[in-house]
Amino acid sequence: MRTAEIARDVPRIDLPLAKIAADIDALFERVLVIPSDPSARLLNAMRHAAIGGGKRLRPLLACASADIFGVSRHLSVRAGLAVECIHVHSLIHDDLPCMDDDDLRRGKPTVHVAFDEATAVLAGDSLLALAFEILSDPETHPLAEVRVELVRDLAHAAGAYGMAGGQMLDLMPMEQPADMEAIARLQRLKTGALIGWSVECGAILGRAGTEERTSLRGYAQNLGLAFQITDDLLDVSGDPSSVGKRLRKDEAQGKETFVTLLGEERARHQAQILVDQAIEHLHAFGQAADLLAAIARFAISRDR
Ligand code: GRG
Repeated sequence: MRTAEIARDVPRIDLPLAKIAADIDALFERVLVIPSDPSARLLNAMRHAAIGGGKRLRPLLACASADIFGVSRHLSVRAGLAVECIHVHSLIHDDLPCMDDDDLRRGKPTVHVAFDEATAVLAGDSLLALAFEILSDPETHPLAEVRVELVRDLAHAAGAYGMAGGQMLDLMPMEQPADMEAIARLQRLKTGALIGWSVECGAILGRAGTEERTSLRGYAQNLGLAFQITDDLLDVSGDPSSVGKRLRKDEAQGKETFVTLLGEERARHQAQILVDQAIEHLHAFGQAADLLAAIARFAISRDR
């Protein structure tokens, strides 16, 4: 089934996406205040990267997961803001000449192009630090033990045993012949760890039990891989004006991906299987998890 055909069955999540985008932009406006000294350049670079772009999928996952446990959106959107800070930090650094060397992101010039490399490094670093400042603020949760769990788990997901570790694997030549397990391991770290925390933070805020957390982890693991397969498919056959970044990069860099290994049709089929499995994990939550299910379907039907 082609991406467009899958899309016909997708419940529309335009409204939740538009709402979370507005909420995240409003919070970024609040926290990224421009000082009246030359360090204004740093804040302008952070705002350039963070405000007014991206799908805001991780914040929406955080809120949808927390909704299941009746957590106030006032709290969950702050957790969503924190993970978006880390995500934007990773995009800024990923685009640097020493990494992927990209000049276009979210339809705009990348930060090192619009500003300069040193400013881009600092903007990324500052967003990484900001994530933990947001989480450790009592406004995110009144209980210190909840805040510590949020901080510790996000630090783990962003660092050497999560996203940064996955990026390291991605920068190294892959053992040949590449196999599915090696690619899945890399992507579980590089993309999956942050998606995993986005879902997990709802359970942390909602003080969910072990069984509920296990179900959400199963959902997030399947979703992370399905999301990445779709990213690989968009790189091969997406429309650059919708995706907002340069495409066909994997092929140009000779990178092994789910698509080079499986081919487009099988990769699409595999993404659908993973989304079905992700949704299976939500069964016990009933209708309370409808938004999480809709996000999973959107993750593989998207064109951006
Ligand atoms: C120093 C902690 C630390 C990390 C830096 C650069 C880096 C290590 C990691 C890069 C991780 C990375 C860029 C992963 C790509 C993940 C991915 C699929 C990004 C696209 O996500 P979307 O589609 O983007 O959600 P939008 O723009 O919609 O938010």
